[in-house]
Amino acid sequence: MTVSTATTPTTSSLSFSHLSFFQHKKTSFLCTKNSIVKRKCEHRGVHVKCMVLEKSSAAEAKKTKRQSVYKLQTLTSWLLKQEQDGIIDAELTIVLSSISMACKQIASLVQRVGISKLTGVHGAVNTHGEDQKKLDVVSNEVFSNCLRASGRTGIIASEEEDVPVAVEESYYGNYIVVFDPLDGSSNIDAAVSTGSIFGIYTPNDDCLLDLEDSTTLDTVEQRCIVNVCQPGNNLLAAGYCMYSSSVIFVLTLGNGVFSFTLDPMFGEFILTQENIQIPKAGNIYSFNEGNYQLWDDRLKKYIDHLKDPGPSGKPYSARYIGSLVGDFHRTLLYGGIYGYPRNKKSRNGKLRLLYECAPMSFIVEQAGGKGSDGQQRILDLQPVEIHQRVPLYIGSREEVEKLEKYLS
Ligand code: AHM
Ligand code: MG
Repeated sequence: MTVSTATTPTTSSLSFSHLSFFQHKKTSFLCTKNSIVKRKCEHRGVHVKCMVLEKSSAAEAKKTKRQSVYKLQTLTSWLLKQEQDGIIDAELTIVLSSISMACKQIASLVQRVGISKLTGVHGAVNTHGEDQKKLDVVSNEVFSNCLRASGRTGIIASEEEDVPVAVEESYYGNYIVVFDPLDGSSNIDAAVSTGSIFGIYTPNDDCLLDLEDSTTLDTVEQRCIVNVCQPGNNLLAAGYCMYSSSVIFVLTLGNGVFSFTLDPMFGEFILTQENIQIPKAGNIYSFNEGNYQLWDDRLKKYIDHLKDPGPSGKPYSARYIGSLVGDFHRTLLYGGIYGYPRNKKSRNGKLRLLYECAPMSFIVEQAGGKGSDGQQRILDLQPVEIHQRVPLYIGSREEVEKLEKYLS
């Protein structure tokens, strides 16, 4: 459709599908798809000519079939499509929408952290003996509130909670959600990338809190712990949201990896990458090399090998943000390897199996990559406790396999 006015803008013609809203010099004109050739529209006394190009030839018809550049797919419409296609049920659609809502809220908190005086520590120490940042605590509350309000979650387990929480019966749903509400929060005060990570497990009835029967809270808690401790193989969905120069929501439902970018003008996540595939190999390594002296000799050998220019004369490049989501996202797109190994001080490394390593491994496998603890596939590991740590090596398949050979 071509729109022309007596005061035609510099852009001579604009394409519209469906309804088009056109603003020029504070005057708004609305033209419909069904406008007939040279139909005259009137708006506040201003005459506007609206016309539709007649579909006279086959070439013209083909042209109209081309997807409009103005057609955007939001996360919400994409989720509804997955539901229509039977990939997820309505309940899971609601859980995922509520997670995306939590991420939008956290994104806005992260962006305003200095202004809102949310920098610095909260004063408490979390279950891992680490100082909780103010924003860690707030983000945990935001995530938990959104999940509770969805009415579709039964148990939630967070990095910031000592034990998994059974959602009160009035809000009770089935899905088990594990999450790290604000990973890499040590970067927050310097406005460096952070992220939220989540995994969703299969519905489970065993953790229902029935206030009428004699079940004690302790018994419920124990059942919840057992239910949450599932291997990554059971994940139904996993994703992360990266708070960086763009806010990016990456999601897998077990049928590929999809990425959505928050459009700050709309306040909506827009589908920007479909079926992401990680390169098979890549020459970037991402390890905290400050721990080098604490590492196993076999790992030192592997890292030394990466730094050796060899016959090509080009060693690997080092990139390390110290924020798993940021380091992982770069690895997913550019290829290479990210690692948080065990060391002499932390026998199991630093990262948590349930809500950091397993969701990221599910995503990387869906993109054709690999997640390993050095010996075995992360998704095969059966957690024995909620906050269990494991070494993590994740990224391009060939790179992770090379590392496994060095460690064997
Ligand atoms: P956190 O969950 O307390 O934020 O810690 C996890 C973070 C990861 O994002 C990051 O990969 C790692 O800790 C960095 O640790 P280090 O500072 O030891 O390199
Ligand atoms: Mg974390």
